[in-house]
Amino acid sequence: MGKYQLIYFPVRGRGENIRLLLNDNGVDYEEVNCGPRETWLKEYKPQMAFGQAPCLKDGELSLVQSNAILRYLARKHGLYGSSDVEATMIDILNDGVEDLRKQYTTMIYTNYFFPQPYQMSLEILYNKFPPTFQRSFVDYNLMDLLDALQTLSSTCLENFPTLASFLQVNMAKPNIAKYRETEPFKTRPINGNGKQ
Ligand code: 0HH
Repeated sequence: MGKYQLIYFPVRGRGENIRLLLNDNGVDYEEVNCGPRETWLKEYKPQMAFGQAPCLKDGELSLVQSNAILRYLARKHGLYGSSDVEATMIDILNDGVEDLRKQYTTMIYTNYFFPQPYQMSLEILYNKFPPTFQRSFVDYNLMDLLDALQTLSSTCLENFPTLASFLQVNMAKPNIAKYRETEPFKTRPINGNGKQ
């Protein structure tokens, strides 16, 4: 099997959850920077099914939509539970994370407000469906988002102890901790507009 290629901008944005999954599972990939703006508009944007990145190339396959990419990798690398019901629970949680991520990106790019109520519902979900959290692709999506929220407000997880400990445990995993020490990770901004 050839190496995956991850085509994205040099930001965490909607690519970092995919990078975390690949790094934690020791999956080799090549990072392709689709910026700056002129290069993006001329070379890359026209190739993308929805005119947006990230895109994961797996041989002849060109996959877009970050959550679909996460799910594809989850199916291939055993991170999607072990039954239809578990997979559905995982989907529910991932959709909850997506709802919160949309609030976060709206706030960062257009309108500042803090998305506290959604964190509450994630904690409820987390407590209700703990088995799905044993290990799935949602870990990387949630971890990345909680990290961004904590960067925004260092105390924001104080009232959500299970989410805080989830983040702590996952960030301490050896491959994740090692990846977070690399220069590309440390120098990559969270968002494309300098806000974080
Ligand atoms: N639903 C899609 C997904 O989940 C949304 C992807 C998306 O919003 O995959 N892609 C944006 C980049 S993420 C995109 O392709 C935001 C980070 C911005 C980083 C810098 C952008 C520089 C632009 C030249 N945006 C480009 C576009 O829509 O043309």
